[in-house]
This record gives sequence, structure tokens and C-alpha cells, in this order.
Amino acid sequence: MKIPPSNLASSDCLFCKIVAGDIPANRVYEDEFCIGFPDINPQAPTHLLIIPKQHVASTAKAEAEHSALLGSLMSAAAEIARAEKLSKGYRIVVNTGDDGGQTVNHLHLHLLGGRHMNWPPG
Ligand code: D5M
Repeated sequence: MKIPPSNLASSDCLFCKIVAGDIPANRVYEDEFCIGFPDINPQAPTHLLIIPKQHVASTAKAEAEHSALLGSLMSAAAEIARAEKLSKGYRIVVNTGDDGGQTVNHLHLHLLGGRHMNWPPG
């Protein structure tokens, strides 16, 4: 996959600092394009974040050129879920913007599992 050259990292972004290793995180998953690590404020027995190494602020900023990157995040989440033995199921959440509840402006998937999830979400 070719990563678009522009906007690879944002200097004031918390998750870019995790990607760079400037802020510690327990990387339970890493490949060429993304990393996975535990959420600091877990909402389920298993709560991991999967983020692209490239800075993309949110799905609202995703373009066609990011489609392979977005696919790699989903593939990583599925692989992590198998490794975490979430055989009864799990939920993948992507908060976007203020109404979506996004607090960190670097695109990320929440992988939640280990308990039954309710619907609709709050
Ligand atoms: O989710 C952003 C999530 O990021 C939120 O659940 C807390 C988590 N977070 C914030 N800082 C850290 C660090 N340093 N390590 C791990 N997890 C962190 P959102 O969808 O934007 O609300």
C-alpha cells in the first residue's frame, strides 16, 4: 500500500506521539500501517484502540486515497479480536467529530469486547 506523502504526522497530536514512541503505550499489535494498544479509560474488559501510523484526523477527513489504510485498520481489528479470543463477539466503534464523541483528533477504531454490548449506544 502506498501511503500518501502529505500530512504523515501532526506535531501536536497525542496519537502521533504514541506512534513516534514519545508517549508510552503497550503495543499489542503493530504492522506497517497501524498499531493497537489498550485504551487508557477502558469501557469493557477488552478495550483496545487501533490507529493508523499516518495522521488522518477523522473519518470526516478520509479521502479515496486512504481507502486501503482504512481497510488495514479493520483487518487489524479482526486479527486482534481473534488474538484476544473474543469468540462471542465484539464491537468496533469509530467516533467522528463532536456529535460522534471524538476526543482525540487522530482517526482510531475502538475494539470493545468481553461483555454484552447494548444498542443503541448512548
Ligand atoms: O477516544 C479517544 C480515546 O483515547 C479515549 O477512550 C481515551 C483514549 N486515550 C487518550 N489518551 C490515551 C493514551 N495516552 N493511551 C491510551 N488511550 C488513550 P474518542 O473516540 O476520541 O473519544
